Amino acid sequence: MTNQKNEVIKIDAVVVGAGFSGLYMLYRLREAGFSTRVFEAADGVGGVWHKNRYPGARCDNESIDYNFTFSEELFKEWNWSEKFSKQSEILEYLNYMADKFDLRRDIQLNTRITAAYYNEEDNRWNIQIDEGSTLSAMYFISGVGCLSAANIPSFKGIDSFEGKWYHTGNWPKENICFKGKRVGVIGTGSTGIQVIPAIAPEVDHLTVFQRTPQYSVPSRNHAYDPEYLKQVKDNFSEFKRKRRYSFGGFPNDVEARPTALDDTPEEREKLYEAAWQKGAVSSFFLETYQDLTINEEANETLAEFIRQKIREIVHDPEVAEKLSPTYFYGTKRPIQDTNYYETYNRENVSLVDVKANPIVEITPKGIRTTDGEYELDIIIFATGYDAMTGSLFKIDIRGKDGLTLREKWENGEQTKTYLGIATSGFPNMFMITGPESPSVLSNVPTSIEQHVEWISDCIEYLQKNDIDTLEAKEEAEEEWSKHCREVAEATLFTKTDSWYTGANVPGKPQRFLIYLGGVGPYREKCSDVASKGYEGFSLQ
Ligand code: N01
Repeated sequence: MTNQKNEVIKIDAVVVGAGFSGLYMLYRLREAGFSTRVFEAADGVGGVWHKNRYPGARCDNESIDYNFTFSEELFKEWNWSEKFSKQSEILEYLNYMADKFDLRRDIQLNTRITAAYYNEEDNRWNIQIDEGSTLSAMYFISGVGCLSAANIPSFKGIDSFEGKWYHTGNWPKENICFKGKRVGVIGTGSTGIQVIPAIAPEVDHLTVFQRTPQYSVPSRNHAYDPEYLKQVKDNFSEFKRKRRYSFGGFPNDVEARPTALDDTPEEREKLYEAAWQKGAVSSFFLETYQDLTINEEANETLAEFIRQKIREIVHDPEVAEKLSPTYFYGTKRPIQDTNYYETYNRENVSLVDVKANPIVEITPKGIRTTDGEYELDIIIFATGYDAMTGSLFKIDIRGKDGLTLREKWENGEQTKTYLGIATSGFPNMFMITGPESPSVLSNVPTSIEQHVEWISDCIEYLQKNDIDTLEAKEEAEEEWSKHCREVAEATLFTKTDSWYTGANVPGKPQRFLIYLGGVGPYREKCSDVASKGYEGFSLQ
């Protein structure tokens, strides 16, 4: 990006992405007086909430928790309509925020950052954007999110399909008519489980291609009672404090009991039934037992409770059996739904087990598995994301000595970061909700706020103290990475193939890249590092 004299434009900070992370990062840096520019590949702000417009898309964290708390005014003036917001309402909220704080003037839409190279001579980042120009920035900040690089399996014949196909993470803006159509959905993760019941009443026939059955619990979504919202808003400070120092980033008061194994089967059943009736994944985690994700036997008590519910809901016992999962509950992202299992009682819905009969190819007429061809007009890929690192690798990021981030993380024996915020060899580069931070296993807006505030405080510190560069030390990142792995290995999470471990993308090295030590303790660790003059970083 050059000015009229054809000189490369120099600014303080470049931020990638205008989702929750990028918007707040821009706000904070601008408040602190730094020139900042956000680049966003899409044609609007909102990040994943801009692109995930598929039917049934909603948040599965409670609306009043899934937003920002940095501005009491913003928190109080926005009124969420339902307990679990639709995608369109979250997108409206983020657009409202962008307008309220006049953020748009520093956001360039329809522009992808293609490369970011660190220049050791002037300690600046040269940022290339897809229109061909270059920008020079002191700080390079990623707000790309953990789940934004679509995973579209490379099925043979995909280009020959005569119908239409869509990936849920890049859903078109125009309305898609499903009426009279034979539709196939591949994938039964959080997304598939939202799409399937949403379109089943409209389509002529729906065929679900399931590789792994999933545990899902009812969301029991409902309109918010204005009195409840008022109470939360009246207690804003306490709400914010609890959210920041809690384990998961939620302002919950209820304490789960220590272990499922100390209770009798009847006591457990009572607790699980109460959580099932209340609805939402959070009821099971926050209000039943603390050892569900660390003890196999405890886990099985809940897994079997949900399998029993599936058998009760689904009329055809063979279909119920196919829908019944066996992996440890919670080790794939826990799901909540509205009428998911019930949908399989409809005459126009059928289930194909593609673990038993894998997909062989996409044909001009539909999908061929090893047991036959399914003719379709529309295929929906609800096949998820190249999570945690995929979006970062879409940019050619090169640090000191021209080392690429991909080389460092994929060819080394382990992706390593310091606190999930920085990585050695890449000075003055920050990652919001990066690998090895609590990120996707926390209430993400809480974690985003914490990272954004830490990063902007850090940049202010560097400026005030005349420090040109901040870089994670190798030994500090080694230790942090080891700690992350040890915490994860003490749980059941690493025992299941999932996008958490990278197992969903063929050929991707399998690593568990989420810090499970809790949002509150993690915040304290980050604050402690900062208060000790950025311990573990080399400052020059
Ligand atoms: O993706 P997923 P998602 N052949 O990876 C299957 C967040 N989210 O988009 O389990 C056949 O979970 C795959 O099968 P398997 C949330 O964090 C949040 O659903 O790998 N099938 C699986 O069934 C979530 O976890 C909300 O065996 C193939 C599915 O596709 C994350 O996004 C809403 C296949 C992919 O499931 C990702 O969810 C929605 C193949 N080759 C999403 N490849 C909120 O409410 C993959 N699959 C906030």
